Amino acid sequence: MFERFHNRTARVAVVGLGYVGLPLAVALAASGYEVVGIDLDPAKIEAVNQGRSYIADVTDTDLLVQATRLRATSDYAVLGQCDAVSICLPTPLDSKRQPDVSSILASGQEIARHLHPGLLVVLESTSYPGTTTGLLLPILEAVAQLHGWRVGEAFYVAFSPERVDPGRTDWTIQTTPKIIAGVTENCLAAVQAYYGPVFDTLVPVSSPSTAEMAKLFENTFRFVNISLVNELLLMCDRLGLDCWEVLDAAATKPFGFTRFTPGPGVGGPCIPVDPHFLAWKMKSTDAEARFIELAGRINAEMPRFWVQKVQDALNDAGKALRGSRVLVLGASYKPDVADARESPVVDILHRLLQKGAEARYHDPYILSLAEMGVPLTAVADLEGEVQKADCVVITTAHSVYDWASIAHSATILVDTRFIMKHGS
Ligand code: SAJ
Repeated sequence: MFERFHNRTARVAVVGLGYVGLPLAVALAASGYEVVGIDLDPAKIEAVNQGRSYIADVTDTDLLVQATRLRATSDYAVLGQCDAVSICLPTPLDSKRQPDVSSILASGQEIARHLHPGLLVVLESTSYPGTTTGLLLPILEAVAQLHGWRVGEAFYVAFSPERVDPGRTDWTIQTTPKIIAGVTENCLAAVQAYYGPVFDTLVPVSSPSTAEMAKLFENTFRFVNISLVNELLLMCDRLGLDCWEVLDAAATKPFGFTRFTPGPGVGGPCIPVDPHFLAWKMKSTDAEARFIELAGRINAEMPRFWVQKVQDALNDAGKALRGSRVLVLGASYKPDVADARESPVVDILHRLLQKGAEARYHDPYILSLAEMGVPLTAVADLEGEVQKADCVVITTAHSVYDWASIAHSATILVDTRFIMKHGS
């Protein structure tokens, strides 16, 4: 079974050529498969076909080296000649902070239209337990049953959560262990054959829901622990203690302690989002994910805490926040990535503007925050703006920043990342 995976003659597809799908497409091609990327963005399709990368973790060379095995299109009809398709589409929260799985459902409908015997469908997008078997599978079965095709016999469905960490180099897409699960035993065997040549370590689990839950838990673990260390900051502030010194001391414990760092809040497409998928699922069963709810409240509190620190620092210098020139350094949710999704800096800027500050920001990767609802574009003259600011706020530790120079030039410095304590 699954000879075409074993002998690498399979033709495979990746739906969604973003920071997860494009690196996966390149890794699949590098393993010997013929790969077709499917995306609805003509600019991405053109860039891939011209060997131009728009994802920091993929170089133009990566694309050019795979040029004979990697093409992009918007047409799902290519699935008619494919043995497998991996779905790597975003699963954000909607405006009501509810899980938005609409892109998975829309893609599922397109895949169903081109479903054929032998096709393996692998969902990689992070979602709540029951998405693969309760939402995606029924969409495919609505077509399959018209032909008498049964899952695990005529076609295969699996879940394998993505673990791409933008910017990380010590663990790559190939070396990071990859959880896999099939709707049936044969489905598991299919995804094992498909992903075996691509990933160094596969971690089979008993069901797609188990895999979905494992992915949510690994990021919920992070979300809750970041909120705990943020609450430590709030407690130390109230008690007049140096939070960083407390953390340095606690972190000397060689066992049973994992260090996290307090900051302006939790941003990004994963950590602040995934736990709310789990909380939403639990609510649907009339249960409450209490840690997640509390962690969300604490993390959401941090922008207000830091804006108060700015106000206090200006006040101590005899200045009001209203009318003061406040420069925020870094809008992206983490260093050296161009991504402001769920970034707490957006909330900080909103609060500064609401309080009448002349708020500005600098970020070499994020040139405008208009699409995040902040009517600001990044300032260009970093050195000049630091000198002219009444207060400089460090929010994202991009590598471009010369912290010694900034500390020297800034009149007042509010350091939400404790850079001056520990460096970048
Ligand atoms: N953050 C803190 N304190 C910390 C750690 C993070 O305030 O101690 C903040 C960051 O500033 C950021 C947010 O939390 O705003 C998320 O940070 P992150 O380092 O978790 O970055 P992400 O969102 O890129 O998380 C990814 C995740 N990878 C996957 O989901 C595959 C996460 O599981 C990884 O653990 C994380 O990268 C990582 O370790 O870098």
